[in-house]
Amino acid sequence: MIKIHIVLGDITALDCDCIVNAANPTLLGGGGVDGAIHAAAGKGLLEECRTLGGCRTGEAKITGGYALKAKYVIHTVGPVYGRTTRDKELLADCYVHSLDLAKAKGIRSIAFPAISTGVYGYPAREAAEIAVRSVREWSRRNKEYDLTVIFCCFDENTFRIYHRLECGAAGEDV
Ligand code: AR6
Repeated sequence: MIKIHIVLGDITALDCDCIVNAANPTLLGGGGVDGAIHAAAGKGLLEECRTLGGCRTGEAKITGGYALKAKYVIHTVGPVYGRTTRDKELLADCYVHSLDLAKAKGIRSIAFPAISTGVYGYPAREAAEIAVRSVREWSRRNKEYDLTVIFCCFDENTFRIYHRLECGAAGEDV
């Protein structure tokens, strides 16, 4: 069973097993949440990322968390909004592949930023709908697996959007 939480704040400060990075295909760092995660994790993260050979849009790769509280970082690459007609599918893939990887590693708590909604330009509400739907569908296919999913919103607008999707601030079992 999955429990969903919505929080407002900086994902690098969260105390959970794993945080997800909205990376780019090089996996070698960037701005936004990617820059914040690399800055907080320290140089070891970049060194490990250099060994991964990049990551395709919609896929996910895992590293250690280094100086972060989180033991792992899952790096996924969201779609640049409007670049292909497969935006929705690729964004959903980011959530599904991250969750598959988390399960394979025995991770019990995972925090997602609002992937693609910054530099990559995805409209916040559409992206949130895809995020919530993807997590719920994954949860139905993985009923036996207990996992806490945190949607970490960096701004109040995004936080309100997730709330309106009725995920429940106090946690929702799905
Ligand atoms: N904690 C949680 N969320 C954050 C944080 C943080 N510390 N910082 C920003 N956000 P973005 P993208 C939110 O641009 O759109 C990078 O350069 C932010 O407000 O980080 O997937 C990569 O290297 C927004 O809601 O990622 C890629 O080149 C969300 O995280 C590119 O940006 C995603 O914004 C990826 O673009």
